[in-house]
Amino acid sequence: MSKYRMLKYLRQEVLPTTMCLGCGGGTVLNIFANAVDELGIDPKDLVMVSGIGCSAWIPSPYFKADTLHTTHGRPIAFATGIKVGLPDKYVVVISGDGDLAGIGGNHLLHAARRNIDIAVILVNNFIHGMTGGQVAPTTPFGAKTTTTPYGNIEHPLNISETVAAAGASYVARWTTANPFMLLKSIKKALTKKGFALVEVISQCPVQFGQRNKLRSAPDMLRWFLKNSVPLKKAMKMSPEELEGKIVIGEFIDRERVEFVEELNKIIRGVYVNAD
Ligand SMILES: Cc1ncc(C[n+]2csc(CCOP(=O)(O)OP(=O)(O)O)c2C)c(N)n1
Repeated sequence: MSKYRMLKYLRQEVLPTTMCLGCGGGTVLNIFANAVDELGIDPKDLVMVSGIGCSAWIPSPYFKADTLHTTHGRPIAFATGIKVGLPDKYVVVISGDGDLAGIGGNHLLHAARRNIDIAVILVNNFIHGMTGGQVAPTTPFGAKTTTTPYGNIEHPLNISETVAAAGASYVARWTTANPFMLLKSIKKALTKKGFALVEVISQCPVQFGQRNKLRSAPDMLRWFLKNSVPLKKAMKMSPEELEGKIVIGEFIDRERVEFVEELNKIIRGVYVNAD
């Protein structure tokens, strides 16, 4: 048996990966595989969907399940169709912050509002990584990117708070420096009825770190740990005190009527009435 227990979940013919040295994508892939393993989910029951970007490569082509690598910003739209057509499958989107909260932001909001039973793992590396490190809607204020060489003058979108407010059943945010909490939340997201989002703050030392005095993955992980504030503590802090901090924890965990179940009730009703 291989000493790499999670290898059985990977398409070995496409290894080694295209990820840069120190990329957080490997951590996310590893933890996701552990979540599937611990829940005893048969990968045949999984459909993985991603958009375009480095983070979109985490499920596709590496994870050995049905994977759909879609167009930029559109994985949630594709996932919605899959879940409606195949309601018994676990439908999981793994993609980047630019993909899901930038160009695809509208799909993210409306999937949360509908509360459709999809698990989304949004890998937030604060940047459009694949295309060379351009500013994203998640880039911290003041951070340097290729398109903000003098510092970002825009405020970042708080993805987790926005998705929780839009109506999701489950929302959590962790960093790649919190692997055990991340594992717990991914397991919850996979089993939660309704829309579930796990936002993973992840390191991109190449495109983000190097321009912001965080040259290596350990530098970035130390920075995550130093700047993270647990949600309970954050609730007692002012917006000024929270400026530049990473609030971590579970933002919402609730039961709420789910879209596909409601849709199927209507479809069954229409068929019964038609008989
Ligand atoms: C319609 C369209 N616009 C732009 C692009 C170029 N593009 C490819 S990947 C990408 C950025 C992806 O960023 P993100 O989702 O944050 O993922 P990361 O690479 O940082 O993991 C962009 C803008 C594209 N492929 N399609």
